[in-house]
Amino acid sequence: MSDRKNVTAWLREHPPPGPFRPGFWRSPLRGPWLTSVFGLVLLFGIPIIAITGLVSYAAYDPHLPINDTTPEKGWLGFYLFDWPTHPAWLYRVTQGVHVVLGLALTSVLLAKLWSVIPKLFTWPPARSPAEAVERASLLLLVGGAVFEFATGILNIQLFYVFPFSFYPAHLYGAWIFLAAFVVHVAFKLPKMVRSLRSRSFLRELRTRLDATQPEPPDPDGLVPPSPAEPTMSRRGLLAFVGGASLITLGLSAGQTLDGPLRRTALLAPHGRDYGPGPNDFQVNKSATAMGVRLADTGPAWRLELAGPHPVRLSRAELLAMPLHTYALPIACVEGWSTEQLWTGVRLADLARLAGMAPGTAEVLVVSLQRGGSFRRASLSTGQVADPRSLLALRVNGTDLSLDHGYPARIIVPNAPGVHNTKWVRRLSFHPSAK
Ligand SMILES: Nc1nc2c(c(=O)[nH]1)N[C@H]1C(S)=C(S)[C@@H](COP(=O)(O)O)O[C@H]1N2
Ligand SMILES: [Mo]
Repeated sequence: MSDRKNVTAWLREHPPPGPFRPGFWRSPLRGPWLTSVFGLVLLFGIPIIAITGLVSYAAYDPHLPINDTTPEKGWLGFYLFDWPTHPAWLYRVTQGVHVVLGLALTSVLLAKLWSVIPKLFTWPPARSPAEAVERASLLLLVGGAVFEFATGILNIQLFYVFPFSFYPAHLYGAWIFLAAFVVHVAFKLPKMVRSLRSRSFLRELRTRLDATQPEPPDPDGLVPPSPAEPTMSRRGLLAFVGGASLITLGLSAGQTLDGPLRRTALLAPHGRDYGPGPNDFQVNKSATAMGVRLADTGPAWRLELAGPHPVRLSRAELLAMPLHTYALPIACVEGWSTEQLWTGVRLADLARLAGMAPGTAEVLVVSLQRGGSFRRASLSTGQVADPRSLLALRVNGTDLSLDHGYPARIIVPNAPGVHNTKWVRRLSFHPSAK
């Protein structure tokens, strides 16, 4: 026997106390079949969350000046493309799916982690260098999953508690998690298929508590060597996890729907019903919260157009220009969205007024809000040129309320909510850098 084997054997016989002891984990429900059921759900769900999430990053048009705060993203942005303005509802759907599915699968993720928890305490931690590499990759997988779900959930609850900026961190985390996920799936897929075939799902759904038996012992040690008496059937556990998932889905999906179903979005901070008035829809950040001063939005307010022909316009002058009305959604990165009827001046008309041909002009939008990261955004040439892109002055037939961006705000079809800048002070038209 080599020294390494000696050491390994000695270590195995002398585990530290507590969770490292084989007899510590006793749930008779743990086993490869159960883990594989949760794994199968995540195998289909995670790629959808991942793709819609990466799409969301593309929708930020990070190649435009100032939109992106991700330093050194380098080749992580290899897939980026010019985000279109058609169809207007696309980002509403992709981001709604990203957030709502992420919430709904949180309970499945937790159940999956619970089902493999004994493996976290395998002793000795690694028996060979290859095993050490495998376990390190699991650390990235579990750490990445927990990080992505936790930062996502905290962000949509508006708990900005992390000491870093959300979306670069969520993006880096996503790539680390996805790399580990792909490796994990590649290694575990055959085992998952075998485990799923080892029991009949339908029979499991018919098996009551008193007939619940542990799965046969498995080489990975998921099945406890000394199982306790079951206190819950496997179908009970599946119903519990599936039920939690469906309840989360049911209580959050409403945030993406207009109409009475919005009231079902009890889990969404912006999901609640705001009342029947024309300005009674979600407010992401109120004027008070953003330190918008009433004096800045009063009669002295002027819109500054910067470009070859700088212009200053009062609100009355803007209202005297050709006005256009479109039903367009606001779709927030937090997953909520709502369609409203906006009236305002075309960005294309404002570009012309400032001396630039739409189709050649990008615009930097600056709010009169004094602090905070959402006070500026860049819009692409395609966004400026789209006839439905507005500097909105009115909503649903009445003036914008202060919280919705009075005196004027941006509304661009299919743009993430955060690019629909409120309380606009200046539009700087400039030629596209491309
Ligand atoms: N100046 C400014 N504009 C802003 C924001 C902001 O904080 N400041 N929030 C943005 C975000 S994140 C969203 S989702 C939309 C929400 O618009 P609403 O509050 O009118 O619903 O406004 C955007 N415009
Ligand atoms: Mo937002």
